[in-house]
Amino acid sequence: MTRLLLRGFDIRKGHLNLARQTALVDVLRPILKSAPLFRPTTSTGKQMSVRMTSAGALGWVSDKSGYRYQAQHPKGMEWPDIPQDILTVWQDVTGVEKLPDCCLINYYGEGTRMGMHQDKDEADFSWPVVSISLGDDALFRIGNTTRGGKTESVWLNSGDVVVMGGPARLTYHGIDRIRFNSSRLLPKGGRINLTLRVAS
Ligand code: MD3
Ligand code: FE
Repeated sequence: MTRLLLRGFDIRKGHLNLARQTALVDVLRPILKSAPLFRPTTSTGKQMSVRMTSAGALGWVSDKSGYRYQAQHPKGMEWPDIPQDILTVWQDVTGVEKLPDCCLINYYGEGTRMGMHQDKDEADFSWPVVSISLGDDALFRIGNTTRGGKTESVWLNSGDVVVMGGPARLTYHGIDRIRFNSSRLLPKGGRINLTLRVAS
């Protein structure tokens, strides 16, 4: 288990062993059944290539009226609760008492990516954000707190956990590409990224 500090991002390589990764995939199955993945549309009308859903009191949605956190899935139901196994990862790596109220679930299929962006829809940037990678490898790009400038990239593998806190919380970041079928964790291939956030 190695730890990489890159521009304030605390990257814990191999934080979750295979058994814990498999356990997380198992707790995600019923969540994906009751809150199916959807493809968000940005306010400019473009569909994102990544499919998403959420667990927790609040979930992230994006449609013609813009992006926001809200208490319901686009189909109208409440989001499922965040499973304890996922909250345990947050508690282990952040050490804070406060619990996240949103677990955003991103699914990357073959050829999908996520452009450089900041996460600033949350009410209070003083809370950290935690990312958990499951499945295929992904090329994660880290920029600066303003758009542009030099960037650094790192491959995220299944079981890696990243903690973003302090000034790094508002750093631009994105996923350039995944190595489809590089992992056997997910039966149909692809990558799941969980991000735990305090949204409200
Ligand atoms: C830095 N997800 O969901 S996780 C996202 O792998 C997102 O799916 C990527 O960017 C993914 O918004 C990258 C790493 C990450 C997540 C949230 C952050 C980095 C962050 C919030 C603030 C700063
Ligand atoms: Fe992000």
